[in-house]
Amino acid sequence: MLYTVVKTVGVTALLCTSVHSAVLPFSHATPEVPWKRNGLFSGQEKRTDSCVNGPHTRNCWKNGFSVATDMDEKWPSALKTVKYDFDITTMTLSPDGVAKEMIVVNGQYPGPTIVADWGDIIEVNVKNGLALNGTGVHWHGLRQLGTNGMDGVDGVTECPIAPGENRTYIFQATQYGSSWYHSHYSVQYGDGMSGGIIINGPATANYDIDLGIYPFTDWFHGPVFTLNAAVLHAKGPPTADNLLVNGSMTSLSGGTYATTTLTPGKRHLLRLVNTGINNWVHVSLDGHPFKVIAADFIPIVPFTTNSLAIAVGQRYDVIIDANNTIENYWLRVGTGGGKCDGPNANAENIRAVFHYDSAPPTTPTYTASAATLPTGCYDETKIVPFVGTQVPQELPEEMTLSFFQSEATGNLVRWQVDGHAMMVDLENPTVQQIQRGVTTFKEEENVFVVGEKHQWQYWVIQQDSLTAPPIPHPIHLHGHDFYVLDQVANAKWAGDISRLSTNNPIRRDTATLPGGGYLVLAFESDNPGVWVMHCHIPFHLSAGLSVQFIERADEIFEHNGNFTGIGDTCHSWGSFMRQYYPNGITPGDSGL
Ligand SMILES: *[C@@H]1O[C@H](CO)[C@@H](O)[C@H](O)[C@H]1NC(C)=O
Ligand SMILES: *[C@@H]1O[C@H](CO)[C@@H](O)[C@H](O)[C@H]1NC(C)=O
Ligand SMILES: *[C@@H]1O[C@H](CO)[C@@H](O)[C@H](O)[C@H]1NC(C)=O
Ligand SMILES: *[C@@H]1O[C@H](CO)[C@@H](O)[C@H](O)[C@H]1NC(C)=O
Ligand SMILES: CC(=O)N[C@H]1CO[C@H](CO)[C@@H](O)[C@@H]1O
Ligand SMILES: [Cu+2]
Repeated sequence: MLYTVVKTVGVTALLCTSVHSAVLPFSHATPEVPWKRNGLFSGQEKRTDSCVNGPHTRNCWKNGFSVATDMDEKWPSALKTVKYDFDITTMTLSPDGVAKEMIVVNGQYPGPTIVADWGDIIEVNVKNGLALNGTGVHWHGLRQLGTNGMDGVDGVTECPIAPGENRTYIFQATQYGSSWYHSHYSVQYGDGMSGGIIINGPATANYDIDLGIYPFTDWFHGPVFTLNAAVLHAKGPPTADNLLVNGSMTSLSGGTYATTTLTPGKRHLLRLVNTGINNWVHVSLDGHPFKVIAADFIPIVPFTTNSLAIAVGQRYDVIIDANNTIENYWLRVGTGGGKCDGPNANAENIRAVFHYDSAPPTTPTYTASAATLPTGCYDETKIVPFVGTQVPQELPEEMTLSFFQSEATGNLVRWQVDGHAMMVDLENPTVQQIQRGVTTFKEEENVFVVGEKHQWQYWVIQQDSLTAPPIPHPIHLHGHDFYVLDQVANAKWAGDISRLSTNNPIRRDTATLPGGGYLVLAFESDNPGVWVMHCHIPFHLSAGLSVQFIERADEIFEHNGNFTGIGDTCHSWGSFMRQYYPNGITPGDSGL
C-alpha cells in the first residue's frame, strides 16, 4: 500500500481559545495514484455528438455526454440556473385523513419537486418561517463538489437558519437521476419537511413517459420532536401509525390511495424514493414487473424484478411497461416486518392505485401477485453499475457501532461509534471551527480525518455483538458515492480482504449495515470538505449514530468560497437560542 489512512478519533484536548493560525496538520503531498476506471461498458457508448435524448435513445444525452460518462469525472458545463424559493412553515394537513401539524415547504406535502438538467446550477432560497425551530436543507446524494458549505448539515457545515432568517443554497448538479431533499435539523423532516429532486439525464433503458418522484414514508400522527424526546429514553422503536405513498394513504379517518395514471402501450419511468423514518419498504405493482435502471444516482445494467426492497434514503428508477389489460392495478407496499425496522399499525393495508387511462374508475381487483411481497430489512444485490470501477483490494479501518443505555442516565439511548454518540455544536459548526484554526475536536464530535488527495479510503462499520441490538441501519455518506465491498449479517469482519468485492462493486450513497454484522465501504478522497456518514433513521441519528470525515482540511477553504455568510447565520442562531432555548434543545439529541 502506497499510503496510510490517517485517522484520529477521540482527541481529548479541550478547545483552545488562543489564536491559531495553523490548519489541521495533515497535509500530505501524496502523488495522484492512477485508480482509473476500467471502462467495463465503454464499448456500449454510441457516438453521441449528434444523438438527441429521446424515447428510443435514452442512452445519450448531448455534447458527447451519455450514460457511459463517469459522472464522478465529467459532467456538462452549466447551461442554466434553476431557481426555487422555499418558505418553511407549519401547517395542519391530513395526508391520510388524520389532521397533523406539519412542517412543510411552500404549504405543500410532499414539498415541491426540484427539476433540473444534468450540469445545471440549482439555486434555492430557503426562508425559515417557523416560530420556534431552526431549519436547513440537505440535498440528499448531491455530491457538492467544491461546495461543502451548501450541504445543509446543521452543526457541521452551517448553523441552523433561525426563525425569520433566510439563506441561499447554490450548487451544481454534477450527477443525474432521482433523489430528495430534507431538513437535517434534528428529526424535523419526519414532520413533513422533504421533497423530490429530479436531475434529467441519460438512462440505461428506453422509456416514453417520466412519471416523476414517487416517495414512501412511514408516518406518525403526533409531532415527531415530541415522539423523539420519548424514543430517546425508550426500550425499542415506536409504532408508526401509517405509511404514506406519494403523500397520501387511507386510515380509519378517511384519506385516499395515491393514484397514478398509465398510458396504455407506453413505457413509464417511475422514481421510487424511501423518504421514511424507520421502515424499509417492499414495493410491487400487480401484473407489472419493474425494469430497474438506476440505484440512488447510479445508472445500472437493467434487471427485471417483481418487487424491490428500499431502505430509508435509497432510490430506484424503474420502468413500467403498460402492456397489460386496460384495468386498474394495486401497487403493494410492505414494511421490513417489525423486528428489523419498527412496527407499523397499518402495515397490512398500504397500497396505491395504478390506473390505465380509459379504464373505468373502479377499485383494482387484480390479485395475481398479491401474496408475493417479501419481508426483511436488506439491500437489493443485483446491482451492477453501468460504468464499471475496479477498486483496489486493501485493508479497511474499523469503526465499531455499540449501544449504551443505563438507568443512571434515565435510560438515555446512545448509539455510539467507537464509544461515542455524536453530538454537534449547532452554534459552532465544524467548518467554522476549522476556519478558526481549531485542530482538535471533542470526542463526541466523532471526527475522522482523511488527509490524502484522490486515494481510496476503506472503512468497515462493525456492529458490536455484545451491546448493539442486531438490527440493520441504512448508512448514508455525504459528499461521495461509496462502493459496497462487503455486507454480512451476524458476523465479525475477520480482516480477509480476499472477501471484498472489488470488481465493479455496487456504487451508491446509502447502503444497509446488516443486523449484528458489518458493512465494508470505500470512497475516493476527491472532495475536500466535512462530510457526515450516518444512519438515516432519524431516531438513531438523533441518539448519536453518525461520524464526520474531515477530508483534506487544508484545501477546504481554498476550493470553497461557499462558507461566506456562515458567521451571520451563526450569530442569528446564537441570539435565537439564548432567547428561546437557553438550556439547549432536547437533551441527548445529537442535533442532526
Ligand atoms: C421544534 O418545534 C416543535 C413544534 O413544532 C417543538 O415541539 C420542538 O420543541 C422544537 N424543537 C426544536 C429543537 O427547535
Ligand atoms: C433574506 O434575508 C436578508 C437579510 O439577511 C433580507 O435582506 C432579504 O430580504 C431576505 N429575503 C427574503 C426572501 O426574505
Ligand atoms: C404524486 O402526487 C403529486 C401531487 O398530487 C402528483 O402531481 C404526481 O403526479 C404524483 N406522482 C405520481 C407518480 O403519481
Ligand atoms: C409486457 O412486456 C414485457 C416485456 O417488456 C413482457 O415480459 C410481458 O410478458 C408483457 N406483458 C404482457 C401482459 O403482455
Ligand atoms: C468558490 C465558489 O463556488 N464560490 C461561490 C460561492 O457562492 C457565491 C454566491 O453565494 C458565489 O458567488 C461564489 O462564486
Ligand atoms: Cu439506525
